[in-house]
Amino acid sequence: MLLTRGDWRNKVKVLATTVLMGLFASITPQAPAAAAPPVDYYAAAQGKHGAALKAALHTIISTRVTTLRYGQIWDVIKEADRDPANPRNVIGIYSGWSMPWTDHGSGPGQWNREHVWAKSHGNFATAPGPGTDAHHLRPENVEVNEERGHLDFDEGGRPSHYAPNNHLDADSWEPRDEAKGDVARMIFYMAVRWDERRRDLEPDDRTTGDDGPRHGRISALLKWNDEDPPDAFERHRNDVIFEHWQHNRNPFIDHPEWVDDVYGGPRPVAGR
Ligand SMILES: [Ca+2]
Ligand SMILES: [Ca+2]
Ligand SMILES: [Ca+2]
Repeated sequence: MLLTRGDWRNKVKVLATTVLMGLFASITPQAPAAAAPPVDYYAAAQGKHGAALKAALHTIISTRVTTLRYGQIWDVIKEADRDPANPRNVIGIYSGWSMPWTDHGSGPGQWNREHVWAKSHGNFATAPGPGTDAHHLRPENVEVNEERGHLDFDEGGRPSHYAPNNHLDADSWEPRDEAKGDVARMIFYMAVRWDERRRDLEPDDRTTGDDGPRHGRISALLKWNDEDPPDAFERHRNDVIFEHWQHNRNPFIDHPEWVDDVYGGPRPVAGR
């Protein structure tokens, strides 16, 4: 069959468009992580409340998870906590400082890996498991990290020697306002994710330190979740960990209203 001049023109146009599109695709930088969970990620949690919601979320976020080694956390942080204004830096969770990624270690002025759910509250150390769960591991300056130590979270106290707008007293640490909700959602995530028979992490309403696998103070954490909702940085972090590292999500960043649904019922009585 003979092609008319018009047919040829159309063919050339289509060819040129295809080549240009291919060229464009090859020079377009890799798309950033998606800003939402896959549509069916929370299907099993739909319509559930309270303990049933907690159980469904536990199963969802404990399925097909990649367990990380502690040594991998430096690279997770490099990507998950990157300063949007300076891609060579990471941002300290409590201090808010932008710190060069390469300057990590245990020396003065360096940054290291802060366990937001303090390791001693359950004694899980840094073996693969809760101690290497990227969802609660954040970069922080060594001095700030030491000052927070293994304190519970609560409101009040004197200003931190190091971290602006953070406070502490003998039994608790109050993060700066911008980090309060992040801290709350990390603690609630850890409690839902880690339900081991002999080490069931759960929040309580005390600030008594290393009293088993418990972390306080739930009344402050519930308030902070309301006061400081997830922002773009926190959501991006959740996406990075889900897509590139652990392949599970912090459901309370996607659905902060679930915090109250699971943990906002009658307050636990102080003491056990
Ligand atoms: Ca206190
Ligand atoms: Ca925040
Ligand atoms: Ca638990």
